Amino acid sequence: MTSANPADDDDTFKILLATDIHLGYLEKDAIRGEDTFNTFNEIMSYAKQHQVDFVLLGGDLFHENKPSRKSLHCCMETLRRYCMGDQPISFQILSDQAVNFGHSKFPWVNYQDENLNISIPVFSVHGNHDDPTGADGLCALDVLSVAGPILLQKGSTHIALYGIGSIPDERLYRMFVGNQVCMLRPREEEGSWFNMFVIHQNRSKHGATNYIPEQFLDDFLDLVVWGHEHECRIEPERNEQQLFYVTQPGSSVVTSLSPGEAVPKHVGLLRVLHYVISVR
Ligand SMILES: [Mn+2]
Repeated sequence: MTSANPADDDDTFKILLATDIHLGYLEKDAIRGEDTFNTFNEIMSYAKQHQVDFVLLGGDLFHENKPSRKSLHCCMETLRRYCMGDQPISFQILSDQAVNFGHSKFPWVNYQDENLNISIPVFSVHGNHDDPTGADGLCALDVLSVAGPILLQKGSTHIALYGIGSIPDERLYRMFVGNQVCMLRPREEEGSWFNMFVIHQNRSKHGATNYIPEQFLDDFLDLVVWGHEHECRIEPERNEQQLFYVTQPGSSVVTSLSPGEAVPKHVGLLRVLHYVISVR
């Protein structure tokens, strides 16, 4: 399928944004049991149809920490159907993958693995439903402060992709207040990067310190992709204090009876074409 959109060029990243797919939610329900699987399938079919460069997920791909065999199977089936193939990857990773993915047994992006034929990579942080348990929670944060962003390049556009896996809100709140969260920026041409941050925490205030105020996030960011909140607010909202935008895709299926879940569900198609105007 050829894409006719003139906005799709060799310098423009095209990214599918989705979050909180909660695979396996109500999977034993006679009526809604297939919903999460069908929805994930639909989302990934958009990725293929629109020939995106990659898919970016904001956490909670699975509903359970230990997904059922069926959930895992459906997930892999869908990934295999839509993410594998001969379509070449048209962007590069500039950051040190051994650092970015040092926690993995295969510390490099899977699409560079000669035994795998990946056409649409998927990047994600973990959510609170699919978090690494126990002491590993710390690692997620360590990765952020030690590893820095994943640096991507397509043509003339550069993206610095930051992410932090879900950790308890109060704890992260304290860490921000104590200046313990540090976001490393690439040394080279600081201003040439489009800075994206993926977070999976409470955005709305559930208690004094039971959420993460947007103001805590660094103001060098350009776009924040906010997971965990299930209401779909996909249209980027500008934070006038920090001068970044926040997009909140919301969960792809309804998992609770609340007003926020009653609004229509969407995933996002993000194009990033980053011009740098250098003033000298
Ligand atoms: Mn969540």
